[in-house]
Amino acid sequence: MKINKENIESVNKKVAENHLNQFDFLANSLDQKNIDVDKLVSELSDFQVAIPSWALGAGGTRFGRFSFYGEPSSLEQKIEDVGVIHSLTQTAGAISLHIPWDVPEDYNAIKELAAENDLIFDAVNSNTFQDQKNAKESYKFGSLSNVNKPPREQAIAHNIEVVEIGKKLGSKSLTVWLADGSNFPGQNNFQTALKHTEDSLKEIYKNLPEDWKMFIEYKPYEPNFYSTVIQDWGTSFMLANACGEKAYTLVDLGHHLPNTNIEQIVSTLMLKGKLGGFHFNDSKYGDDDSTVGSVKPYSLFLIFNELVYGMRNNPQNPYPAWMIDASHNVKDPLEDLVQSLEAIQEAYAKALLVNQDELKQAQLNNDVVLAQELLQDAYRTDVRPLLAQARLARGGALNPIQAYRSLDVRRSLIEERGRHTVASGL
Ligand code: PSV
Ligand code: MN
Ligand code: MN
Repeated sequence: MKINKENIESVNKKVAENHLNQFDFLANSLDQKNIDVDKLVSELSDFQVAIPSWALGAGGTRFGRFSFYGEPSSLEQKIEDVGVIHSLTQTAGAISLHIPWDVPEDYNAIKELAAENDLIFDAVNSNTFQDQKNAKESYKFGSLSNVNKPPREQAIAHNIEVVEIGKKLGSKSLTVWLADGSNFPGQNNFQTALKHTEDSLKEIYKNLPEDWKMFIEYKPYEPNFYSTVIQDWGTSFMLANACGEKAYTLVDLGHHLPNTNIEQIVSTLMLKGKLGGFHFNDSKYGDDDSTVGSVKPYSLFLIFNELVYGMRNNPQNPYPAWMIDASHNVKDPLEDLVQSLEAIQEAYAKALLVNQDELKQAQLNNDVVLAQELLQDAYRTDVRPLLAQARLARGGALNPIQAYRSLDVRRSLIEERGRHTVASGL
């Protein structure tokens, strides 16, 4: 299933007039505030978010999974699905692979297919949280942190192999998420587990190419329920510093205990030049992996406010790698990802509207009320016409969900792939 420019133009026609009216109205009101609308539109057009290869099928829980008709069952089909999302939204120009779920058979063919779909390969993700078929060692009691050397060595070798695979695809970063931890008090010696993890990460780091980055993800609990070795940003930051300048912390929005001030974490990491990557999702309770912006859109905006501030004021921090890390138990995965992308762009656009100079002045004057007014004025602006304009500028759909439905994409996918498909991966 491939969507071409003509398909998109034909659906855009139906909503073009309405869009133009809304865009003109918004552009005029932003003009009056001396906001450069063209610059805003081009900043939004440039903002690209990677789609993980494991998010294209229906997600599930430990209680079960309800599959979605027409899911992709090969890497090729996953790339095609991201291609569909990207052609509609023009904001998903990258795919992030999980190894060994998505090891390409024919690298050249896979690279060609990605290029045809206007996609690049973002971070490659290692997997030491599952035992692989025919693996000599088990990760039941940990991988990089395991008390025994053989499983640690196997996990290190796996990560090095993932880098090799990524090199062949043109990826430039490795993301390490560890499930390592303990389920019961007394099971692990915290210091030993952390020390092993640090030593193992340093081994992997030694094998990182010069122009690569290593992202270290943290998570407070799950799948282990008493302790996680890399439980929080501080631990990740410490490990990244111990490894070296190519190692960074990765913030996944779902990996915090309730009410954690994530925007402050973002700000601290950027000040220290150590925010490498970002996984978007939303949650009510924990690592729910819900659609971005579906539960706490204002928090997302506050996080973006810090990201924008950091991108403008912290040259010591590299441009972060953006990825969606969400799942969808009951929605069409492609529609869900489109909704997430829209929410990300919306929060970004609103953060770009914050008048940073006035905010700084309000802070200097301790004018708390004005500071809040400035943030909320930006947040309350309906920026959707800006997003649509940014998509239009790159040949995308004015309304991607409506386009997806009127082009009957899911029906075509089912016709191509059948009703009873099994997505590989999670
Ligand atoms: C598990 O919590 C997780 O969602 C992490 O966020 C990783 O990024 C992802 O799985 C893939 O390994
Ligand atoms: Mn993640
Ligand atoms: Mn997660």
